[in-house]
Amino acid sequence: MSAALPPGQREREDFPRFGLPPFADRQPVPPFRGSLRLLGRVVEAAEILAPLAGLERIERLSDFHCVTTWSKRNLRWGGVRFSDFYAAHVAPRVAPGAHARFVTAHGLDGYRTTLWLPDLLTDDALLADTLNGAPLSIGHGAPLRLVLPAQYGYKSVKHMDSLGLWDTHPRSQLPALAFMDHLRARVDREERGRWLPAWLLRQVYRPLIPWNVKRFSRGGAAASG
Ligand SMILES: Nc1nc2c(c(=O)[nH]1)N[C@H]1C(S)=C(S)[C@@H](COP(=O)(O)O)O[C@H]1N2
Ligand SMILES: [Mo]
Repeated sequence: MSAALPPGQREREDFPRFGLPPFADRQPVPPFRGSLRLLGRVVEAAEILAPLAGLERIERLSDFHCVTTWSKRNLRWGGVRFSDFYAAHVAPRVAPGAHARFVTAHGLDGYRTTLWLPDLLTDDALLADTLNGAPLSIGHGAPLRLVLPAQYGYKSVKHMDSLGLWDTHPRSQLPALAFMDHLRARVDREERGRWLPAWLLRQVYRPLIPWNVKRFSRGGAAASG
C-alpha cells in the first residue's frame, strides 16, 4: 500500500537528473576532494576534510518531490544525519552568543540555496553519499548531497562543497528568480515559491518538465565527457 502523493505532485517512474536550467551544463568533473568548507558570518571558517567520518551511518527510504510537480517514490539514501554532522563539526565553531538561524548550501556547480537551520536538524535530513546501495552518481550529486524529504527538491543541494551559517536571511543567488525560492519549501504545505500561489506555479512549471529533463540529460553527458 502506498500513501497518496502530496498536493499537486505526480509520480514518475524514472529519476532524471534535474535542476535549475542555468546549471544543466555545469556538472562537476571528478576527482572530488569530498571536503566541506564552513563559511558565513557566525561560524569560524574551516575545512572539514572527511565530513561523514566517525558519524553513525544510516539508510532512509523517502520520496523525492521536485517543485515542478514530479515525484520519485522510494529512494534509499545512505549517509549521516545532518544533525549529527552539525553537532560534531559546526556547533563547536559557531561564534559564542551568535544566532545561527540561516544556512546556505553551496554546490560545486555554483548552485546555492538558503535554508532555515531547524529544517536541517530534523530526523530525516541527511548528508548522503549513497543512493539505493551504490555510491552517489555524479548526476545525482556526488560526492555529497543534502536530502530533505520534507522540502521540495531544490533544497536538496547536490555536489555540496560548502555550508554558510548566518544570523540574517542571505540574499537569493539569482534575484530575478527569487520568486521561485521559498525559505522553507515544505511539500505538505505546498510552499512552492515566494509570492505566487502554488496553483499558478504548478501550471507554469509542469509543461517545462520534459524540456528540462532533456536539457539536463544532455548537459550531464557533455560535462562527463
Ligand atoms: N548543485 C545543485 N543541486 C541541485 C540542483 C542543481 O541544479 N545543482 N537542482 C535542484 C533541483 S531543482 C532538483 S529537483 C534536484 C534534482 O536532483 P536529481 O538531479 O538528483 O534528480 O536537485 C536540486 N539540487
Ligand atoms: Mo526541482
